[in-house]
Parts: sequence; C-alpha cells; structure tokens
Amino acid sequence: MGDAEPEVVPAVESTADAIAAMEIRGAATIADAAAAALATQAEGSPAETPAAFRRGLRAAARTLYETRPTAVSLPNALRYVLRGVDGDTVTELRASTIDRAASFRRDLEHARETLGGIGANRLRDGDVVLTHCHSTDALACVEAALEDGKALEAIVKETRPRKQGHITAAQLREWGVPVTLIVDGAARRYLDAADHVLVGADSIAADGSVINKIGTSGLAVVARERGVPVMVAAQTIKLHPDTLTGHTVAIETRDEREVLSDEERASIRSSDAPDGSAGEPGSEDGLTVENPAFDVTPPRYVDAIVTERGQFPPESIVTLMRELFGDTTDEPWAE
Ligand code: RI2
Repeated sequence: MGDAEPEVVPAVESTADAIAAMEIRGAATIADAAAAALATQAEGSPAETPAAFRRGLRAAARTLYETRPTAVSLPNALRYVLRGVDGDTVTELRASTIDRAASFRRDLEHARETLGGIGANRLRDGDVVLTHCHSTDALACVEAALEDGKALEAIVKETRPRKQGHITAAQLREWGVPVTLIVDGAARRYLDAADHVLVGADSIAADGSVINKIGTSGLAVVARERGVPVMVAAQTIKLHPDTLTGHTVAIETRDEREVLSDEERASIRSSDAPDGSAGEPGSEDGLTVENPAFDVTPPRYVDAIVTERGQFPPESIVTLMRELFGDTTDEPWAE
C-alpha cells in the first residue's frame, strides 16, 4: 500500500451507513457495532506495512466517528480499541485489534447485565415504570427485576418522531410485561400511575446532565412536579470525557422528513400565503421543521444514574468520570 490512501474495507462503510440511518441504533449497540467494524477492518485490511495498517484503522475509525455526534459511546469505543492496538508487524497489529475489539464487546455485554442487577434494586414488586424511547440499559433493569420474581407494568411513550417506544413495547411484551402505550403528549396525565420514570442515556456530562432522546427533559421536569423519581440507566461507556474540560455535548439534528414527509409539507403549504411562498419541497416556503434528536436534562431533575459501577446521584458522577477517563481525551483516529 505504501503511501497510498488508507483503505477502509466496505463492511466498515456499511456499518457507518447503518449507524447514520439508525438501522443500528441505541448508544451501546452503536458502540458494539463500531468495535466490531474495527475488527473487520483489521481482518480485511490489505496493508502490507504496519504504518499502512494503522493508517487504515484510523481512517476506519474516522468514518465511524463522523456518523452520529451525540452518542459518546461511539468515540469511547473507538478510543478503547485503538489504544489497545499493539505490535511490530501487520500480523501482530491485526491480532491485537481483533482481541481488543472482542474484549470490549464482552465487557459491554457484561456491564449491561451488572447494571441491570443494580437498577433492579430500585424496582419493587408491583411497580409501574414509565419509559421513553428504547434503551437496552433501561430494559436490562426491568429484565433483572423480572428475573428476581418481581411483577412490573409499563407505561410506554411512543416517542416521536421515530416511535422507538414501539421497540420497547415489543420487548416488554415478549417478557410478559403488561404495556400501556401512550402518545408523548399524554405523559403528564399518566405520571400519577407511575412509580418510576426509567430512561437511558446517549451521553452523561460531568455535571450530571443527561443527554437522551428528545422529550426526556420535559418528562423529567413534569415527573419532578408529580413527585415521580427519575432513574437513568447508563453504562459508563456513556460518560462524556470531553465535558470534564468544559466542552458541551453536540446535539444531533436529523432530517426533517422524519417529522414531516414531502406530501405532508405540500399539504400545509398555502398557495394563498401573503408572501406567495408556495414552492417545491425543500424550497423557501416559510415553513421550517426542526428535528433535534436529543435534549439535555439538568441533574436536578434526575434522582439516580445507574451504571455497572453502582448508582450515583447525578452531581457525583464526575468522580467516576475522573477515575475512568482522567482529565485528558485524545483522538487516536486523527490523521
Ligand atoms: P442504550 C437511543 O438513541 C435513546 O436515546 C436511548 O435512550 C439511548 O439511545 C441509549 O440506548 P438513538 O440511537 O445504549 O435511538 O441504552 O437515537 O440501548
């Protein structure tokens, strides 16, 4: 390969496309897929020199990194794998990358189980949980509580625009949990029937703020008003090390068509508008659609962050972040 462009194997491009399109989604699942993709890059790399191999691996990591900005599990996964790449020959580098990715994926699975057991302690027999979006970490708490013999019920928010609440409802029904599905706007009405709000996270900031699917912050504020505790299930892979040094978390905004189809837009557009703005979809027609994927819930609305390392009041999560990440974050995928 010499000095040629680093080669990213097609399977990595496919994984990146699937993450961007949300065919692969959920913070932990994204991290798992990213680590697997780096192993695939290592296996399929045509590099003939260690330098070319490393360049290809960094290019693969960059391709994955650029897909979704909010889920910090993605750069955390890439960092973990790249830091473990070791060896003097292509064969050694390849083997160490594959091993490191495999150990990351094993740890991820194990962390979810441990977290589930810890979170289940907060759930009592007969409790009703109110959920938002779909989180494997949040569901791990439910699964562990069910395995402990507790009976639970769930009120599941649909979660517009992509209705990921349906995935949660399907999983809960598979486990035999009675589910009441509600539209997002109905949450306040149903909070009095809930014992816990149970959500996941895409990122946790150093001050204990929780970045999760859009609508979480409003739910948490109303839950506080109704006196319903808010429990956030988040493996430590969701802790955002950059926020230790004052960076804020970038909030992903997605295509407006997730909210409003071209046909719906056309039906709203009025040819009688005084500014005469009727035009083709996407043109300047005076109708703006915003589609932020996530929002920020301040720590004062969160009762506990449940991780595989124990449960924490949000304000104290910074201690765990320092222990796990230190104060520095590098970007080992940089060119
Ligand atoms: P787990 C999802 O984001 C939701 O916001 C969910 O709470 C979070 O990922 C965490 O998912 P998206 O990928 O890691 O659907 O708990 O945008 O599965």
